[in-house]
Amino acid sequence: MSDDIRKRLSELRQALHRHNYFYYVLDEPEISDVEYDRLMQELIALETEHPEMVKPDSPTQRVGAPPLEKFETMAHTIPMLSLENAFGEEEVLAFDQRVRRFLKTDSPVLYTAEPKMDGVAVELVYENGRLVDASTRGDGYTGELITLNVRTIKTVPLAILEMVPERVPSRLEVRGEVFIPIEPFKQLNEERLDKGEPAFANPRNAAAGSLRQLDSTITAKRPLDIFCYGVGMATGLEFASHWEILQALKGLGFRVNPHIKPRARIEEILVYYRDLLDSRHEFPYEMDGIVIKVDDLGLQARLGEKSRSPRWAMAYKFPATQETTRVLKIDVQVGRTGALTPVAHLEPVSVGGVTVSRATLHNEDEIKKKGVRTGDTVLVQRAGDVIPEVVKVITAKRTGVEQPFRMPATCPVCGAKVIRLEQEAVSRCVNANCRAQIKERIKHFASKGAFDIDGLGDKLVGQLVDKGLVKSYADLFVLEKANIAGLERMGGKSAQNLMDAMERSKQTSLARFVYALGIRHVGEHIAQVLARRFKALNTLMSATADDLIAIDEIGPQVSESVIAFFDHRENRENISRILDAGVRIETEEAGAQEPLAGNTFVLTGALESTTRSQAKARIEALGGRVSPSVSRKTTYVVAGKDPGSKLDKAKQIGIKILDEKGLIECLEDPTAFSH
Ligand code: 5U1
Repeated sequence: MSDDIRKRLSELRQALHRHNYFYYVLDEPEISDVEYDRLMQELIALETEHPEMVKPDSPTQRVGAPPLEKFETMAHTIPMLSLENAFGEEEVLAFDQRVRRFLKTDSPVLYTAEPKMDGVAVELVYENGRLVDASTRGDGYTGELITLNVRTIKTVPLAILEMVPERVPSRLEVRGEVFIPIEPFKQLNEERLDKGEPAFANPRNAAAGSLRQLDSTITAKRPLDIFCYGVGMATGLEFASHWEILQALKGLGFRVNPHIKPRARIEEILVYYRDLLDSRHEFPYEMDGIVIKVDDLGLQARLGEKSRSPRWAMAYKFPATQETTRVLKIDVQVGRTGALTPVAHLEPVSVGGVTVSRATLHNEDEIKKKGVRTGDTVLVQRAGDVIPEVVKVITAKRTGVEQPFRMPATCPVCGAKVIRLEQEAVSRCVNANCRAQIKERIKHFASKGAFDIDGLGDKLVGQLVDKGLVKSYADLFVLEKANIAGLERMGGKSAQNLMDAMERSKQTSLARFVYALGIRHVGEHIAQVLARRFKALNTLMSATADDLIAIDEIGPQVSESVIAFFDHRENRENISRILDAGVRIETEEAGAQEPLAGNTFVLTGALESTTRSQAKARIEALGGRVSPSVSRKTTYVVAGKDPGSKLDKAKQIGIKILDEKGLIECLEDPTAFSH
């Protein structure tokens, strides 16, 4: 009887280890969630009945254990070295030269390079295939034992995946970086701010804080993940190269980053770096650079190490995305719906090569939660094309003269009352005719995803409104060339160009039209959903709340907002006026709004006419997906200037390749490119 139970327990544990690996590490589950749950429930039931048979490596044992008093320490069998950093190509080329000089060779040395995760280095120790210890890097020689915490990370194998018992190494030390991906990090911070706890400055701090919990049940709730990149002691295993180590780790069930550049010359490694730098914001986790390693372990041994870092490896860092600076003042900007957004004016600071002098503070609650005051020293962040934001206050730098922010009671532009509805985080100027609101509504109307009126920029809109030539977007199409030609920095030619652009914009789609109206809570995507469902403006305008709510992606908030917008007489009049001025809405087939749905794009190399983020946004607006890596599921690889290895891979597996011109054609006529 007890043998039967033991056998069943062992089967269940093995099966669940395997399914964990497929689910968490490979992201390719072999069985349904229901089947997985059934196996797990059976294991839990058996272990509850027979607690004496529970083993620490059981898949049920990831939930954390009773709190520790303090962390014990553990000596690393082989020191965990750190890396020397390079910040520019010259330093990387100098590293390659040093390596070759040391090895006394003129031939190229091959390097394997991999993303450098911005996380916490750990060592996992397996004895006879079971995870027995996990420790931090510490000072490189001795680290803290954080086994209970590391055991809660779903992508850390509790038992290695080796089916042949004789091949299981008696001792295997695996090194890797524990991190928290970006989205779960944001969610974690929101939850903390809501509970009045301080936000983590970045995913690395969050990962470090989570691993340093004495109570592992807290760690178990943190969305930690790992990429493994090396081994310490590995009894009985022999490797000739770093690339082989990575392959072996993968084979044993460890999570290894798939974006690795194997065995390449230093020039190709530089291209790999540029490619990763350009696409880093498409990844779901933060990287702070790449690690370049001499691939051949024989050469590594000859090169040896200096006191703290190996001579055979180097970190080539990405420019920082966070810097500290001072808040000079906080003022508010009025948006198109009257929303007042507090903006921090900063002492200019270079963040990753771009000067940042302003950062959004989102709203009053956000300022309160973060505790930002005028005069504070703050951490600011700029990631990709996203508006810079204040991450947190460095309270230790406070001197006592800092001034808390107060939302003004009246609009700073028109002086009207400012109100804040109970269930809303934002304060609003109540005056729909506020000049700031009018300008923002017109800018929105003319923006790329809406009427896309080329040449109608912020300055021009400002002048048109300030001079009283335009009071709503409906006035745009009745403007005359003479009105425009009289404005600052506008000659007859520019005025004509603008008239032509306005004329061209009159032919539009229902989705663009609806988006352009600037209905609250109706962004590009919801506008597309509405256009797809109602197909004609009249049908949408007469839709009832029930019609709207019946749509999958539309909730009561959007529904109310749409109804209220079309109920408003002035809005209906404006719509009639733009239609009378010759705006034509193309009737579209169902599905035509997302012509690139089902198509996956991979961008590589620099684009000249647009930024990668803009290209990504446009592809997504047409229903396509942008992925950071090439696979058989990729539809197109877009190769810009100096494309990286993604282009080689695309050619290898026969993926279609577009150059920049091809991409633009695709965005302009997506149906011709959809597969
Ligand atoms: N991916 C990766 N990160 N990382 C960090 N590889 C890697 N190697 C390291 C470190 C500190 O060190 C060895 C080269 C010694």
